[in-house]
Amino acid sequence: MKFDNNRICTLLGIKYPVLQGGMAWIAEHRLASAVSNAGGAGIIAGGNAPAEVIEMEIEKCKKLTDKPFGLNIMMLSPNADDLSQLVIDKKVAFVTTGAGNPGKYIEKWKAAGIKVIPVIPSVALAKRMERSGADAVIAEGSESGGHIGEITTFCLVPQVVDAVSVPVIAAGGIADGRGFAAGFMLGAEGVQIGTRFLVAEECQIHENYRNLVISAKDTDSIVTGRFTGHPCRGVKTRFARDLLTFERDGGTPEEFEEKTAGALKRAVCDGNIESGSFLCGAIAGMVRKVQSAAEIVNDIIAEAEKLL
Ligand code: TUI
Repeated sequence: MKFDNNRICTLLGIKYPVLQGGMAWIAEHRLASAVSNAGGAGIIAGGNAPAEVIEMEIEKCKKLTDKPFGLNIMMLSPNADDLSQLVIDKKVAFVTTGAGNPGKYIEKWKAAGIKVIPVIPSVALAKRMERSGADAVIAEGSESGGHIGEITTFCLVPQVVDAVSVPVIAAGGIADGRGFAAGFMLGAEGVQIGTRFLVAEECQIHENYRNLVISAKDTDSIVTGRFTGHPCRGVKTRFARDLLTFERDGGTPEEFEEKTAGALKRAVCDGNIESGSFLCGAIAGMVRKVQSAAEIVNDIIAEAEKLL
């Protein structure tokens, strides 16, 4: 399928309008370069990492691909200011943002020629981002893994498409060509995929994490932390179920933050089932096999082509 007239492909200079999710602690140079080399848009996750670490990731990624790749900046990170300057210094092609409003950075990114694509969980924020100069928006539904909004992909995407003129990328619950095609039927011009790339060969996660996602069934993801204002979706492990019980039994948000501090790192690096947070999307039940990033991209595009 040719995407010559697709606005996301034109904007980013990529072959297929498939963005990789900006998964904190997970998405580093090997995965990002593999997705970009496959014709999609690979993304390095800034997460909470300091600028020096991400600078090295960018350097390594440039050695592995001559294609465009992006950096995801998590607005809650204490290092968001430093990363906002790093992308300019390192001439990163595009930025995606999450977990907050990146409005204060957009002008300087645009002046530096960086394409800006915020993740938005609502129509109101999509409109605000368009007014601030965003080049596109990622409408991320609550099927997504990690920190989520309240509206489902199926409801959010068409409403955002109707509300803004910039191209919309659909995210949340998309893991194959059917999801890609469905996103396009709702008016999206691209998709963002996290969970399926989480189990890509090039993705450097602990094997316990990969096995949990591969063996997850439809009902195996849950959302914890709603009462903190930062709801997070992940695999329904014993630890995640205990967190839910803790919330229901009147635990405080402060104690909750204490229990979950460092939990994503414990999952990604140590595969710690007892106290790690194995973030994943609600579509994990459909993700069944480990493949290279290129096989994933090619499968999705081939299947979507038949459907569209
Ligand atoms: O950001 C994500 N997913 C994430 S971030 C993350 S790390 C984290 N750890 C603990 C607490 C919070 C985050 C793990 N997964 N996805 C994009 C996303 N952005 N989802 C929701 C939002 C969002 C929410 C509110 C974007 C903007 C926003 O704006 C509120 C406002 O008006 O400032």
